[in-house]
Amino acid sequence: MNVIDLRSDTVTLPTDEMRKAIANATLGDDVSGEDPTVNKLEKKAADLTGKEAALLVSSGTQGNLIGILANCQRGDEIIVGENAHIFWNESAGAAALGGVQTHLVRNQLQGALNPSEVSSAIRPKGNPHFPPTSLICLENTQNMSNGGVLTVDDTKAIWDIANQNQIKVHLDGARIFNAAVYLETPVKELVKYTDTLTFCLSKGLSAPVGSLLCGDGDFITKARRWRKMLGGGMRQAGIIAAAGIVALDSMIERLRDDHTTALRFSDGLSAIPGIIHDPSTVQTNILFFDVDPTIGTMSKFVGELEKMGVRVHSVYGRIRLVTHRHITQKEVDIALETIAKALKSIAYN
Ligand code: TLP
Repeated sequence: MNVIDLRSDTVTLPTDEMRKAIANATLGDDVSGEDPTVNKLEKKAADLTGKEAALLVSSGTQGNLIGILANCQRGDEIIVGENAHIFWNESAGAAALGGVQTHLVRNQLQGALNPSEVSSAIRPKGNPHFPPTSLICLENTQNMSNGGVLTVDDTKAIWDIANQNQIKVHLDGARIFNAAVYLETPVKELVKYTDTLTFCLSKGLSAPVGSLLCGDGDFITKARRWRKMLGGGMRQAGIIAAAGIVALDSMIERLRDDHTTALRFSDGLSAIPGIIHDPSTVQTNILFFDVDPTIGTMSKFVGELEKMGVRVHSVYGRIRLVTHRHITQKEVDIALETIAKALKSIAYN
């Protein structure tokens, strides 16, 4: 049985060009700054994002954690959206390793934060009862808010408040290239109003491993020490960076295809009785839906789909589909038929 895997864009396999680049990469010891392929990737990442410097890290989670550790002191507080990956899915690293407390604010439907709510969440200075607010974390695209996109204005509104209060802004830009392609705006523009950011090579861009943390030179110097402390100094990491360079050179524009297949899914899902889905929320490669609870439970439905060869994620009470390079229109159509069949199957059992 051919499995259609819609759990995440992290399941994408490296392209042939990436495998060749890995085989032929020029290598050195990156902990000593001597891996030319890593240095090339870091320079490229800094240029693309308009930041002074960049650091290759093992994962998006490590990039966000180092971002928080290098921007904050123990006992500080960070402001984070209630749907943020940093809050839900990063094992409370900020609290466990940084002694940093998280202050949640609401995410709007597509992920943006409300500037006045952020403003109210900032702790007044000088009161010994309060932890200092040192960082605001944004996420673009916002995974759990329908893969929604933050515009330059959404980010600037938060940046202005942060600046007025001498607070830094860190962006979890795991899928920032999806946002850039959706908005037809260069990444540099989209991240202009952030101090530091992480982006991932290993999602829709299809590289096997790796993320980049970007910021000013002093920040990256601090981040490099944190990376070492966390065991993230990776020696001949050029084999990872080589695939990352191919990802940045040739895989960004094709993310459009993933957005097109997501829209095809969205249209198809909207026409299946018993599926609850709002097509107006679909902007990028992530979409959510529910199963009408009078038909059957979500877990039964997801289990049935899995048996029929379609894998999806159930995330906090909703079902998530993520489109990626291995999902063509044909897979979308087969998956839609399977979804309709699985619904019928659970309804009669
Ligand atoms: N997200 C994964 C899972 O952890 C849920 C996924 O399948 O979407 N930021 C965002 C917005 C992410 O979606 C992810 C991965 C990360 C950070 C962490 O990246 P990795 O997996 O490289 O640590």
